[in-house]
Amino acid sequence: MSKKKTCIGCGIVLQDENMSQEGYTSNIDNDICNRCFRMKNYGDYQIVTRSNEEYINILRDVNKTKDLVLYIVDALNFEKDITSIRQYLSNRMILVINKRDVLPKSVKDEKLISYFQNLNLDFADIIIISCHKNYHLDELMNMINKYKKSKKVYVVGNTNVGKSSLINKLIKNYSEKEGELTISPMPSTTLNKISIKLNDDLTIIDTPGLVNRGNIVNYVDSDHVKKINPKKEIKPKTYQIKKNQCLVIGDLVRVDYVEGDKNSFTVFASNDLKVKRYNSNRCQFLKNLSKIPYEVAYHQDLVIDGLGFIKIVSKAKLDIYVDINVNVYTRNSII
Ligand SMILES: Nc1nc2c(ncn2[C@@H]2O[C@H](COP(=O)(O)OP(=O)(O)OP(=O)(O)O)[C@@H](O)[C@H]2O)c(=O)[nH]1
Ligand SMILES: [Mg+2]
Repeated sequence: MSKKKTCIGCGIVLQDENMSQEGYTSNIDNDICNRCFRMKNYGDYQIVTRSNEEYINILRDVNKTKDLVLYIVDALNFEKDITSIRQYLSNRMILVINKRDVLPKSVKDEKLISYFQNLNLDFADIIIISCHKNYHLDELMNMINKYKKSKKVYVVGNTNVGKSSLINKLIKNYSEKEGELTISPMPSTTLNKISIKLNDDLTIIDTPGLVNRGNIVNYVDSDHVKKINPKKEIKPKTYQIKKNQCLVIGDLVRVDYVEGDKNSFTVFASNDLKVKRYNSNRCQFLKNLSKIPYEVAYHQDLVIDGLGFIKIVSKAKLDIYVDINVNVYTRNSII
């Protein structure tokens, strides 16, 4: 039986029978599905929901190989527990921290790298890159050649971290071809494994992203998703803040300062999200959302998964108002 034809953008099997099903194309001779065509040409995004089971099966297959894995994370929004990928994969891995360009230049690479090194992660190496700025891609390529054990290298990570963007850049920079993988600010753009032969010695394999259910992008509309995804360097916003004041970020999150001395909060989130300070007692914004009490220690970040983080200088008791499904947690400050 001949192998079914798949979309060059997202990897889904192409079909010309049912418009409402994945993989639809009006002409089966096309190389691309309608969904990818619309995303690429009109920026018209269709949200697809994916179960992590399918993704985990892909990881299990990768685990059966000895191939090198690039584990991609987003510099602004890396996951709480980076080691959790190890429950599925025992392959040799390089940790690739992408989207360096969105973090302010004042944040030094060495600081970020040492933050990850101190977590004692079991990675062969760690590198910070930016696909958009072509930053450290030659260095990454050298690392791939140094650590790969076979001709195949897998690219894995959560949705939206820039796996397909990275592969497109590698194709552009290191082969005669142009990258045709579909990229978008929406989660679950890539739907299946896609193999791309860069040269006789190296085939890179894109994978769908693991959906992080705690990420705020799952609970907002597409206009908000675009706003939340920073397009350029973040300008951190610092507020001197006293007890009984609050910060409202976009129309998505509210942070009330309930208990503590005079403090300083610095918001690291997309410049498109407005931040405002109010008196808590007189502010009614977002009070309809669920309230979660938090305590932060000296020099910690309060992370709002998918949105960014707030660096808090002194210890504080806070009330956070946000969609109940969004993961909020504290960590030692990365800045
Ligand atoms: N600022 C910035 N944005 C980036 C960078 N790399 C990727 N992006 C953006 O991140 C978003 C997601 O990129 P994709 O390449 O589709 O991410 P993915 O990991 O393949 O996502 P899935 O296929 O859904 O798992 C897009 O809006 C990209 O433009 C980068 O280096 N800097
Ligand atoms: Mg992708």
